[in-house]
Amino acid sequence: MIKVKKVELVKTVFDKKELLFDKRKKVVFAGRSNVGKSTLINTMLNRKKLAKTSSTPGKTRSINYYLINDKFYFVDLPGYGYAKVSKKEKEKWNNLLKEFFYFEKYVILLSLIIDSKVGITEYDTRMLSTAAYFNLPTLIIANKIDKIKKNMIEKRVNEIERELEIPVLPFSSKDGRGKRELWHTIENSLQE
Ligand SMILES: Nc1nc2c(ncn2[C@@H]2O[C@H](COP(=O)(O)OP(=O)(O)O)[C@@H](O)[C@H]2O)c(=O)[nH]1
Ligand SMILES: [Mg+2]
Repeated sequence: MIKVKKVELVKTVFDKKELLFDKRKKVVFAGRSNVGKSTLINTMLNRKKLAKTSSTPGKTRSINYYLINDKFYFVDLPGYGYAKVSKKEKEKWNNLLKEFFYFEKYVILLSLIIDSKVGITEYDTRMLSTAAYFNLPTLIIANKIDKIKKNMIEKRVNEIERELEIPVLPFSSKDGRGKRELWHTIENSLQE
């Protein structure tokens, strides 16, 4: 497992004019609001409060760039699909995401986080088409796996894998499941 020696929130971006240009490799995390994205980033980096977590959805509106060991980035994208924001605001997020994928040429892995219980939503499908369009190596993280009965996990994972032909990794920040495997995947992606 990569030893996380240093983590730095290098930039928080609200507007496409502020997007970061840096040739270092990037692991990007996307997913619906409240799916546990910030918590997962904290779990992966062994930090409790690095990425702000919240029980109220729709809080993270920015793209956050975390530089790890001065070598590569975790990029936290705005959580999408939160109903209670205005149409105008949604449009702004969508534009920001579009610009991000258009300009960012150093994505080595797109991790789409889903809630194991909820499954793939329409928003996730849209994100997956974007990933396919830009030819991004993609991984689905089935998060909050602690909420699913043990004997159902394999079935769930297989269903999604078969349907989308994208690897699925079960994960839980609550009990640490999947952390080692995700680091392994990231290490492999960094080496390619
Ligand atoms: N059961 C369970 N709850 C989680 C897990 N990860 C996050 N949560 C909870 O989900 C809620 C949203 O988490 P947050 O990380 O802020 O989600 P984000 O909006 O995707 O960044 C919080 O109440 C977390 O405590 C997990 O692995 N299992
Ligand atoms: Mg968040």
